[in-house]
Amino acid sequence: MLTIYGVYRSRASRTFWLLNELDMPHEHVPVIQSYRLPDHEAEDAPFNTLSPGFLSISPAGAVPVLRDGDFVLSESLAMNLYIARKAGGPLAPADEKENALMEQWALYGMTAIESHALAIMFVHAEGRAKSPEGQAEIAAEEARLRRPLGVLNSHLREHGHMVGGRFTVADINMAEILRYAQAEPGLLSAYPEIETWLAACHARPAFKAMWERRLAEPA
Ligand SMILES: N[C@@H](CCC(=O)N[C@@H](CS)C(=O)NCC(=O)O)C(=O)O
Repeated sequence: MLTIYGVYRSRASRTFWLLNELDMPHEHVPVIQSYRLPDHEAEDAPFNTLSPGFLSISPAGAVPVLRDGDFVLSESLAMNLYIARKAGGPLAPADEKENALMEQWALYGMTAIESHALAIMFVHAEGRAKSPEGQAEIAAEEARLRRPLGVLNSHLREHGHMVGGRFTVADINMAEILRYAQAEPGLLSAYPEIETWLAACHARPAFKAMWERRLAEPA
């Protein structure tokens, strides 16, 4: 059975969404980000990303991490591609070409979109979105997102989904990256194909089940 290390309020959310889609049994070991704790070394601190027991599994000190028997894998998008391939079925790549395209989109999402979308989310999370500095930061990140979001919008207009013309793990991976950009109201309305596709992704029962668990976790 797979074991997932992480909390719902982390990039583990994308893995829990996929596991829900697949109805795949798994164990969950909650590991919270060290930076969310006042003192991650305190005696009563919960198991966290800098706990020695976690670092021995994942020296990078970041969640999520997956264990499958003796096999340990980090990097949320790689984990999702592994899980989908292991499960097979419509969410998995049907052949080598689909597999390559799913890897292409995961790498594109992570390198061209995620850091900018996350930066916008953090400006909001830190309560700086209304300050002139915060607004300037958001505008700069929004400008950096313009080309990749344009690419994605055109792709979705033509294909409806990321890969294979059907909902797959590639949609989960990209949707979870784009979710961060939703922190800025109206940002995605310039990209109507993305908005429609993302709303359909978020309407899936497996996403909703993940989201409910996420909201139930302390912020
Ligand atoms: N690229 C990695 C990023 C992992 C990452 O940065 N995870 C954050 C939580 S979403 C974390 O564990 N941070 C721990 C810390 O900074 O203490 C992935 O997608 O898995």
